[in-house]
Amino acid sequence: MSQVAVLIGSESDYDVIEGALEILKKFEIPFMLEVTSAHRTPERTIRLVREFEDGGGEVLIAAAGMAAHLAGVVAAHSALPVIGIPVGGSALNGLDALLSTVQMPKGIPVACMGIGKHGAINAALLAVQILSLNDEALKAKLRAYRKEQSAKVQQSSSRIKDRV
Ligand code: RP5
Repeated sequence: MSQVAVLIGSESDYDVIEGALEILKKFEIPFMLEVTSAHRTPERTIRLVREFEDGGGEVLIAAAGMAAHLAGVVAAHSALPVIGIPVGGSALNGLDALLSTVQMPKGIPVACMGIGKHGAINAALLAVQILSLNDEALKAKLRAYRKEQSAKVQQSSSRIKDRV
């Protein structure tokens, strides 16, 4: 059973969400990954969301670029938390996808991350945080991850002095 669904609007979005998949693997979260488009495959998108919810899935992540409707459409068909990732690389450098994803009218929320790879990693971490609400072991892993991150900053601070 997948706890997280990662839906991307196009195969061309894959590079952006790779970091999110790495995080889900690191935290040993079972996930499913599908390419599905709010525009090009609307029925498939709805079917995937329903099947995921019926199968006991818990958090949906949706990444799309340009007039990015995927996260909103996913949210429209599920009461589960939906995390949106605006994909960059458009003529507007992802600002179009950011505004499309973040500006949900009241009633159907989408938790919108930042544009691109950083947003994707944060989407996966937010999904893990949501899942950790009922999972003490996962909470402990998240705390350890943060400690690792802090240690890396301290190491880099020592390293940078050698470059002066
Ligand atoms: C969006 O349009 C996709 O999420 C992608 O970011 C963008 C371009 O898609 P392709 O034309 O590369 O398939 O729907």
